[in-house]
Amino acid sequence: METNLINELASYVHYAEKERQEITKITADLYPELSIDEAYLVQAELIRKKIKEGGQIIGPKMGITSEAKMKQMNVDDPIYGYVFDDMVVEEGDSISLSDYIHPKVEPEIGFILSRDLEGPNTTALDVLRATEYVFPAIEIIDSRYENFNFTLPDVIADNTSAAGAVFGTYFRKPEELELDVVGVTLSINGEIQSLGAGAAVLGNPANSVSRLAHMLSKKGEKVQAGQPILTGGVTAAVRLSPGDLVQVTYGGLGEVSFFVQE
Ligand code: OOG
Ligand code: MG
Repeated sequence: METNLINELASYVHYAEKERQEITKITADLYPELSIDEAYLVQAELIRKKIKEGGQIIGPKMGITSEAKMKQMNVDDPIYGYVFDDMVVEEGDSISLSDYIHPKVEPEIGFILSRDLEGPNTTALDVLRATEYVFPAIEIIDSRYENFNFTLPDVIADNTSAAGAVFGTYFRKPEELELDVVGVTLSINGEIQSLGAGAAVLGNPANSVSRLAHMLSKKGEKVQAGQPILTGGVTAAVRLSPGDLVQVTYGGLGEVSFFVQE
């Protein structure tokens, strides 16, 4: 794939994100043959552009980590992208819908490592041993593509729809919980919209972090200590509307909430 094309596709998605302007997916007609490896090249170029404009990476995020989502997209592997500093929303704060295109929220379980993890043989046990804390989080996803309609390469190129993250402030050592049975409810204005358990994330969210280590190791990169890691949606994502109070509760892992303004 030529550098020019990588650059052009990264600019296409970057523009959509900056202007909050939805775009037709890349594989519709711009470049139908976009492969997964090429899509990560486009993502890397997009990340470079964001950093060049002053953006800072806060941490990695995993996506498509549930059996249901993987089946729906007909893939066996999850995907990853990056949360940036300007995407972080303080717990209890408000977001403005006009800052997004068509945002959705999903509850996630976060990890912070005390040491770097690397290599294709990293296990969930390695992850748990290297984990400083787990914490509750809400991810705001906002695909830049029309109607959230995309193929796997499209969404990889679009930094896996990353648009916002609310990191909870309730920290637990992983041995204090059974992460697979942590029950999660997502409520909007007091009504439960979706629910699930930690096991929805690749059997256990720790598996999501080891899969991230495997994927990054192919590029000679590691999962870094100290960065918050989002392990993937525990329940289906829910569309936001003005006036929403979004509250997520996590069994034994606190709760996180924020407001949505017009
Ligand atoms: C892709 C991002 C998926 C997750 O947790 O599964 C994701 C999307 O559904 O727009 O972040
Ligand atoms: Mg997510």
